[in-house]
Amino acid sequence: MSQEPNQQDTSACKVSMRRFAGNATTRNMIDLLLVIIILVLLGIAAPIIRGDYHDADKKSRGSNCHDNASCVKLENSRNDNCVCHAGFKGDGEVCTDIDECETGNNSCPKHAHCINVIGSYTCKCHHGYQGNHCLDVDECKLGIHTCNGHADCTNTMGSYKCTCRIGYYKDEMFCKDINECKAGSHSCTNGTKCLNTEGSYRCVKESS
Ligand SMILES: [Ca+2]
Ligand SMILES: [Ca+2]
Repeated sequence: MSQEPNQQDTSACKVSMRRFAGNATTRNMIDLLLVIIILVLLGIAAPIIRGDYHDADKKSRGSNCHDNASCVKLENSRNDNCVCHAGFKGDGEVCTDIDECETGNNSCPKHAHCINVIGSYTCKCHHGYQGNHCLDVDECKLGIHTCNGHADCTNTMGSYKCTCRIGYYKDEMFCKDINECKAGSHSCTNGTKCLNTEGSYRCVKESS
């Protein structure tokens, strides 16, 4: 008699265990379904993430043109063709930049150098030239020269030059006064004395 309560307890426990087992199976099923759903979603998403969709879309439209090409329908032809954009060369499926500076197929002015860029080129004027046509800059007229105060500015193609005025000589970057009296380059006659001045000299009568 004393064992019955124990048997009931064991049975209740088993029932309880079975219920627990049943709940666990249901949870496992739900987990499994969630895993399957996630895997299916990943299977759909993966090609999109990889860019396959884009390629597939391109292929479905029959476009295998390069990024730097366009699909164009040529005259007297039923088929579309990939044609490289201006500034590129190739069969349309592969297009590479044309180096217009190397081929010489550019319209840079005479006093400019050519700079190749992807799909095009640019022209940069040489130093001393400016504008769309890279014309000489008249530094003297514009007052952007560095000639010394005792020098005259003369414009040249692409540059300018500084010439010391009469009575001055060039000493590195500066024009300095010539001492004609000291140098003996004066034309003072007898009876006169040479007197040096800034940029020139004077002949003064010698006092008797
Ligand atoms: Ca180019
Ligand atoms: Ca110039």
